[in-house]
Amino acid sequence: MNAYRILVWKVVFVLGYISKTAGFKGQIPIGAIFDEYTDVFARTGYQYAISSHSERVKEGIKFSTVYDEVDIHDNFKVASRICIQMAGGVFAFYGKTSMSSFSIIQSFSNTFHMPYISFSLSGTTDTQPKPYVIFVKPSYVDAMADLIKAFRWTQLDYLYDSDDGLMRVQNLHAKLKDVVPRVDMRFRRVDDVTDAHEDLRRLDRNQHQNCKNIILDLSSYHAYNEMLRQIPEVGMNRNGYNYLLGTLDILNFNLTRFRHGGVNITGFQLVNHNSRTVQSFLDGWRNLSSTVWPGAGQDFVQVDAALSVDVVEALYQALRDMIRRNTDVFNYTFRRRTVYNYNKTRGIPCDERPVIPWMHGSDIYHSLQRVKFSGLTGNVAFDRRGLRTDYRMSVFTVSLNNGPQKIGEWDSISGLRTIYDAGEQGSANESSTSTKRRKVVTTILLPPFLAKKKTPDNGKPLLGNNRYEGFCRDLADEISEKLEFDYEIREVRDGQFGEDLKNGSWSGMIGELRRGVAELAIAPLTITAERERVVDFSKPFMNMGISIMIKRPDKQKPGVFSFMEPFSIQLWACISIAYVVVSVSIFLVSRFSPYEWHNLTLTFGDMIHNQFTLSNSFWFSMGALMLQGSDHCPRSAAGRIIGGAWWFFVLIIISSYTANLAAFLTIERMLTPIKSADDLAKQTEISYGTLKSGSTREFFAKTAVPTYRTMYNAMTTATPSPFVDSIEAGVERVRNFKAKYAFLLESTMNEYYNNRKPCNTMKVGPNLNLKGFGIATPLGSDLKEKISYAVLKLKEDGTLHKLQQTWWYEKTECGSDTGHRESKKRSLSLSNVAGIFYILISGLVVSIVTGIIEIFCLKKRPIPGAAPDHIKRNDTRLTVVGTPPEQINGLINDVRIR
Ligand code: CWD
Repeated sequence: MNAYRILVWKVVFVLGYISKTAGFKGQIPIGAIFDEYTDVFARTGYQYAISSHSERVKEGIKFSTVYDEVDIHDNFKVASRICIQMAGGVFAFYGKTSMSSFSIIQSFSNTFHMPYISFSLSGTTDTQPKPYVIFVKPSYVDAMADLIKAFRWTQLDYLYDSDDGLMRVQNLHAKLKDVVPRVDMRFRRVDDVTDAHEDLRRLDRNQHQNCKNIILDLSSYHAYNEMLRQIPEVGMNRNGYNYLLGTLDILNFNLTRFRHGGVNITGFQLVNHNSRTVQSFLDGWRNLSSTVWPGAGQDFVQVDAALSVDVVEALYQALRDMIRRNTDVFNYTFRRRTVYNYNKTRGIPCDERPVIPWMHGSDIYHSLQRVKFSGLTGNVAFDRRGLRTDYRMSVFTVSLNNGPQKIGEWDSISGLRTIYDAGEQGSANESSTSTKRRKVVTTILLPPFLAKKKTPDNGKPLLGNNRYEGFCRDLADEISEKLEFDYEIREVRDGQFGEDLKNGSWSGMIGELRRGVAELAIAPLTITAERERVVDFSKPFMNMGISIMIKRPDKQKPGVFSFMEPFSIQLWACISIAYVVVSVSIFLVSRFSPYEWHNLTLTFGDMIHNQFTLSNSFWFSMGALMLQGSDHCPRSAAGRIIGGAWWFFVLIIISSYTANLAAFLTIERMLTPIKSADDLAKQTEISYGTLKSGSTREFFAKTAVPTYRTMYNAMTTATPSPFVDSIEAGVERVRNFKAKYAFLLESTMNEYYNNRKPCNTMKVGPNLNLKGFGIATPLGSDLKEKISYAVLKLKEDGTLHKLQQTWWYEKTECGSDTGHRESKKRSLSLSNVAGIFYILISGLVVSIVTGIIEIFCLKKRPIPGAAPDHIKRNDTRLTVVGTPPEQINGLINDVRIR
């Protein structure tokens, strides 16, 4: 009965195999076993790699594949599939293993000498030899242990969902057991990752007050996503929680939503998307249809897909090496498109007794162990146990308002190097995945030169240089395109531009160039003589100078008496005095000049009189001043000379007044307390300072100009210190200090910030010096000349100008200073001229009061038809001599009335 069942199984297996390998035409068949639930990315990567290899048919090696999707935890099914595939003839296996299926897979491999390349980590934790099994996925237990030590965690909870996870807990525990201070580890298995709320809540309840460190070690991409969904749901995404993900693909998760709760999430990234290999792979990958190729069609490749691609390449290289060593090696392996084994056996049957091992198995396995190449997952090489060796991965973290940000690197040789403690040597050579090494460009975050891009709405993390934007990013693109090199932007570690530390070393970007950490510095790095001694600078790509930034004073609106403002108080006083002097002079001159006296024939007799009484003289001068004239004109030469001079004076004064008036009525003016460096140097009320470290401070420290020397002395003795750590801090200080702090900074940044909200800063005075920003390279670098040439070209074709317009002025947040205000200027409002209405109204009121006083108090009203009493009294002739002029004038008026 049993024999019959086995026979039926065999028939089913063989038929199944034949149906799946219908396309086999003497190609090298590779068997594959994937988990039916979780391995979609690995399968896509594998299929894509096989098909693109077949398209290229390199060195006569063409792959075909047969793959099965089974429940990887079901040993019987796994064993059956392996048997079927071997019976059909496969050169090696690629696939998944689990703790439960690992021993059976290993025993098949060992028995039949069938290489099995696993992309799982089951079986990597113990030190037992695993012949014929190769592990393409690098282990991250050591990296985790190093991170835990680096973070100084003394307590942690380990959450896992598989037997593999359990093995890793044990392994990690063993690695941390001697760590001081002791690491207290608790572990918990999650049975259902889709509903882990209770598990998480229990963790939350049991957390120590200050230690909330959790390691998530889950078996699939889907499981991580489920868990990451539930963490915020139970409120465990708040400040104080630190998660470490047991994944090699942290950038594949949408973690940006965790940037607001205060939680820290750290994990590893094996695939370096900046590497040339990955970039050229993505050229094809991103164009695939994601419906046909699940997981493809994007700008990044998942780690399992990348591992599959590397496995196919490893197989290719292993077989190629075998063929190179012995061109006839597979001569007797293929017959009629079928794989034959020892003794002309078709395939590698499981049930032959004695067992017939795969004739090329051992060779393929050892050849695989020897491969060494730069793949999508970095350096691909295996040690004698079949484990990945000499590999490296990046450590990324997401924290409050930050990330995913690279905080370090871990490699299997030197361990963890975080940005906090990493030595810098050799890090420029990181891009081992690139055949033509990318140049490391050190730079500094300083918008608009360089800023981090916002993560797109779809939450996909930005990778590599794509994380940055700004003038320097565009400039680097232009230069690299012209000089045909790849580059990688690295933020300068200490956030400094470069200062001589007086111990033979330099800080900042200059230091990184000198230490060989970077090959170029593309940043707002000022060319100075001191720096020119230790690095090479290109021709300047931007010119600027040190300038003064102050808080923009409030605008002064024209007041109701702004029509007085065209002239200063002194001038108004002089005009008033001139008016009085001229009026009195005319009066006196007219009094003494005989030509000003003339006869007046009245009905009651003749009289001689003089028009220029004192009041008439004042009235005459007033008439001229108001451009109205008066009834009286001097007759004497002396009077006319005074009159002429006065008219000329008035002509010029009124013209000048009119010319200035419009501006004073309409323009909103700013009274800036400081207009130049001299103003700053002369006062003590407003403090001023520069960036703590950089060429601006150096300029003041070394200057020979007395004003700047005085300024520097004032800066160094001032308390609190006027030096600031960053440009933003300086600008903030200007904004907050209510015009009591002036910031001395490079004009490019001054202009940029003046166009940023809240638009309350301004540049005053001319630049203090003339400098330029240059691209720096290590001394003697052959790039210097080429870069200088490229910079000049970019200047000449207007690219640099265009970039500056784009990053400075087109992105302005403050609008232009003209335009809008012009329209305001044209129309006067009542408030601008209210003063003259007040004067008119006051004139009217005063005149009415005066009139009333005149009528009721000072004089009697004249009787119509009668001469006034005093005229009758004086009979027919009046003697003028000795008579006060105002009486004569009154008399004449009276006469006219009659
Ligand atoms: N730097 C500076 O010294 N002052 C400034 O205002 C700005 Cl924006 C920058 C650094 C300088 N460019 C350097 O290279 O040291």
